[in-house]
Amino acid sequence: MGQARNICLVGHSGCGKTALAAALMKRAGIKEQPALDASQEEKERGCTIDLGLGTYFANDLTVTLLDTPGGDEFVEEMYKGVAVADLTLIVLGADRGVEVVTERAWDITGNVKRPTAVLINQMDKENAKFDEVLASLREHFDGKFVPLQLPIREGNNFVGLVDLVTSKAVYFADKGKTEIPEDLALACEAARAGLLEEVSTYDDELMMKFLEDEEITTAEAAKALTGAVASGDVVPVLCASATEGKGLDQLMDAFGALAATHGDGAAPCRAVVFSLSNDPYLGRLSYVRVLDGTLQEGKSLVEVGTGHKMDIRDLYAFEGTTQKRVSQAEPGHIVAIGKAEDLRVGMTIATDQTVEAYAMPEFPKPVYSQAIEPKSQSDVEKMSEALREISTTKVTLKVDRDPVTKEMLIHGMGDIHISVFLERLKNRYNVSLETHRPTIPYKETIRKKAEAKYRHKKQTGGRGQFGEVVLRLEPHSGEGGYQFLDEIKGASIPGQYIPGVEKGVLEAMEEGNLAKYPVTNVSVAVFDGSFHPVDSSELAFKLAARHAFRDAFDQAQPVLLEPVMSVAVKTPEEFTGDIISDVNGRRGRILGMEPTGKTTVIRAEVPLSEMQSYALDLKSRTQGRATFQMEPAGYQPVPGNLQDRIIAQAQQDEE
Ligand SMILES: Nc1nc2c(ncn2[C@@H]2O[C@H](COP(=O)(O)OP(=O)(O)O)[C@@H](O)[C@H]2O)c(=O)[nH]1
Ligand SMILES: [Mg+2]
Repeated sequence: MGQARNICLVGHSGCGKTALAAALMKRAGIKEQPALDASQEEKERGCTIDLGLGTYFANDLTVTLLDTPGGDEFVEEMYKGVAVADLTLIVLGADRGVEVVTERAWDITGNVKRPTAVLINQMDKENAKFDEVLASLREHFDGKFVPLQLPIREGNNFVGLVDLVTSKAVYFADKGKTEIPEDLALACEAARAGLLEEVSTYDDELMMKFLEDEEITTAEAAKALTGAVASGDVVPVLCASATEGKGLDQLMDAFGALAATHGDGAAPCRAVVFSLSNDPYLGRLSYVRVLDGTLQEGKSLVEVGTGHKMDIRDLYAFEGTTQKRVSQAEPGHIVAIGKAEDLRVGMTIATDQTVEAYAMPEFPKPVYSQAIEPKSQSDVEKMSEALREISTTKVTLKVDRDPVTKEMLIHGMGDIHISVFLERLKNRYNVSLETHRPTIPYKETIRKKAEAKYRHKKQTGGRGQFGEVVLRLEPHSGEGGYQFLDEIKGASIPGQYIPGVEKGVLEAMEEGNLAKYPVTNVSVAVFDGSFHPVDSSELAFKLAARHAFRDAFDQAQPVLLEPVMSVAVKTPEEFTGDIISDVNGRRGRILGMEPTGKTTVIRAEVPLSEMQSYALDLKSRTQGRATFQMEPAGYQPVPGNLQDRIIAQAQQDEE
């Protein structure tokens, strides 16, 4: 297998990541194969959706390319790939420069000092602008971007490049020619000096030479560069054309020179699971990067932390995009484990459960939800299994049932994200689901104390029914939102009937009087009543309590409560004012603002009903440049006018 290098390709949709991966594999002699993004949904939409893997072997290195989607709702794949990459390559279109997903990518690699390089791709395009793209990188991000190459263009053609480390030109059509074009000579000299100055900070010897103006050899510069990239401070910039196959040899060399793998081959085995997929032929595949030791087929490992045992059955490496069975894998290598249903993204597996778990980045959480319903009876049966399969493989896709509204909900990053996976459900599992906006799980409560008496009495032949209770309701803020007190003194209600009273109360609380939402935050005391020696029963007291509760509830100033979300919006500074006034318009309460560098985090509490389409609205408001997270922050009373509308709506739905 040789040494491994894992390169994660990230960047905005359309900059040519998938084309680049294919071109590199072709260059390395991999024969024609399915694309890295060959699932039905990816083919239909013409873009990447899942993390794609392709491996080639060249210059004694096994290089695994991790191709990520450039759509901002699919960012989890970027987190997965970057987590196990030795080098992350941010790809940009030479005619477009920094875009939304470039910013997102920078946040999870360069900004947190992971080894990162930039490729300015599509250099063949007529309006390719290497210098402008470089300038926009420097303007947007706090990284030390140093070009390793400058492109050579003749007219509108990308004909070669100058390698600033070797100070030699490379012409794609004429391998013999190496002289630097005259009009580039000055720029090259300046760029090389900038490069040496930047990298010499990472190598004391080189620093001395640089300061004393001594000649620095190619080998010395290359060595210092490797260290500078490893530190995450220096971000080398290269150029290429994926579709014209230009600059690829230099890029492949750079993968070897700029990145390094770590891991102790002699140590006991340790590996991290970074991605899962459901292969139509092989079933569940769990992608792992071996961290230490040798991962062997047929052995068992345990989950670090819990000790849960995992059997390593089928093991696959990749040749291009095709899986091939292997018996073992060494540190740094990426392989897939077949049919291991218990593995999850982020899990570290090892020989010994007490070793250190691999630090995975924190994934974003779903921010957009839809209620889903099966279209027909046959869909009901297949639905849960299929949903489980699909949601297990994706960190930012969750399925659950709302305990209040009983609706089945799917949570994701946006409407495109969710609809892609619903298409996949249809394509792979033949399950059709309809979606709609989720019902808000309102609740009901009371604002003041009230009492009510109710006598349940029936005399219709045979044995009668009799039970009488007097209840007191009070607002209650304790745990669980409910408390029941038996305050009967003497024997107005015998102890055996008290459970019946509480049952009646609980039944009444399931549907409040306002709009049939569950009642919460009440303390209920039964403090008086009466019974009949023959006709009383638990059932009679239950019915009496139910009525008494409802009567008291009506007098206790009932109100609707609505769920509130705690929201954190991260935005480029320029949108701050706009976002704040929008949050105010959503009945939100701004809690604070934290400016950090060029972005600001705005914290607020906003009612859930106002946040249902926020993922889509914020995107269009900021062209996708702001992101947000939210989580439940409890319940608060609904303003009066709105409460009337919700109650009227509930009555209308009832009819
Ligand atoms: N002219 C030109 N087109 C390219 C180049 N690389 C990719 N493309 C085209 O750009 C489009 C998007 O490429 P793709 O690889 O799907 O982009 P991705 O979204 O980053 O994976 C496709 O039509 C490619 O053929 C390039 O170097 N030059
Ligand atoms: Mg792609």
